[in-house]
Amino acid sequence: MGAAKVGKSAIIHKFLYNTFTPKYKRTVEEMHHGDFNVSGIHLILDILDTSGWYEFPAMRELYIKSGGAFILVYDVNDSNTFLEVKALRAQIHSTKGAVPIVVVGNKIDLVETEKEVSFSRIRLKLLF
Ligand SMILES: Nc1nc2c(ncn2[C@@H]2O[C@H](COP(=O)(O)OP(=O)(O)OP(=O)(O)O)[C@@H](O)[C@H]2O)c(=O)[nH]1
Ligand SMILES: [Mg+2]
Repeated sequence: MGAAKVGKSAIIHKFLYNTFTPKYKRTVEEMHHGDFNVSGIHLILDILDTSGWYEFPAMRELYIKSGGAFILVYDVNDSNTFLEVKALRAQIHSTKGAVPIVVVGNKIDLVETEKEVSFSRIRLKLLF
């Protein structure tokens, strides 16, 4: 989950299919499945790619209720998207209690100065 255009779909496509396209296409809602073998255990992951645009409060609540683990994505070049992640994390904690959450700072290739990178690292530390 995360704000629009932060790269949620790009991360899923890279992870599952090892592909990346610079072309942007808004997600409405997309379910992906991944088959993994972890130490001899067959694991099937259902990965729901959510939309940063069409989300409304009831839908967001439903996603949170149905999820077992969450990846929250922000764009390191846009601090508003980090605030969105903070709000999402708080909502997940109050709805589900202690569930696994991974926060991802994306688009680090677009960071112009080292200063901005360390700034985003400080923000990330505050979150945990
Ligand atoms: N340079 C750069 N571009 C990226 C990166 N990740 C994603 N993009 C681009 O950013 C745009 C948005 O990526 P998406 O994965 O579609 O973003 P999204 O969060 O799924 O957006 P919504 O589905 O609308 O919520 C696309 O043009 C991607 O190619 C990255 O790490 N670096
Ligand atoms: Mg998307």
